[in-house]
Amino acid sequence: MYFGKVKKKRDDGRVPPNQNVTASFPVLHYGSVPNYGDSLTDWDLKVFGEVEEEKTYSFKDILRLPQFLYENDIHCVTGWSKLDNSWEGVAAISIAEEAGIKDAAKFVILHAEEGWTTNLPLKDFLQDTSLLAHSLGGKRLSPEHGYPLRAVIPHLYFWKSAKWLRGIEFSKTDQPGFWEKNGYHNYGDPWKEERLSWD
Ligand SMILES: Nc1nc2c(c(=O)[nH]1)N[C@H]1C(S)=C(S)[C@@H](COP(=O)(O)O)O[C@H]1N2
Ligand SMILES: [Mo]
Repeated sequence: MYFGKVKKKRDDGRVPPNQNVTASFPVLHYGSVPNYGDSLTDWDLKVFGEVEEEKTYSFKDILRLPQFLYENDIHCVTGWSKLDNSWEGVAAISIAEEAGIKDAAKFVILHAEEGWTTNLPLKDFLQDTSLLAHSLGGKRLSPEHGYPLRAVIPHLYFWKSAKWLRGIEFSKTDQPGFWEKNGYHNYGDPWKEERLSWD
């Protein structure tokens, strides 16, 4: 007899506890899907806060940064995991290096369209698995999955992976984002099942 949550052992070491592998790619977000169109004249990415030099990138600027292919698994807090994703994009650390992070920066706030935000510690943003993706499986992201650019932070639950990314703020202080203020865990480690704030 178990009281509370059953913590399954990792069976194959690859899928976090109480996650089910799906072949589909569910769409989950709050609010509406922005329509930037092909020209992307209404889209840019601002890098600001505790940096030596604030920057504004156009989509073309993003494509001029070193491009990488990242293979990873993603884990949504609602219980699905999608394995073997191949994203193309730029390393989160490239953005940090270009802007020059000040010592005071300890957190990163990802700002999406319509004021949606999510927060994570700087060291998690700088991890070499963290990226900003424009393509998945060899194709540009679809509008509902974050076109033209989304964060992908695969070691945390997928809500930290902001779609329609518009700003990256390096901050002295932590600033809980949309879901973090609405009951989700502040950090969100899928291996520890940090789903809700009381987990
Ligand atoms: N801008 C924005 N990004 C977001 C969200 C959102 O509401 N707005 N939802 C998050 C949540 S809760 C999840 S599970 C994933 C879902 O990504 P997908 O729709 O590509 O599967 O996006 C994350 N990124
Ligand atoms: Mo989610």
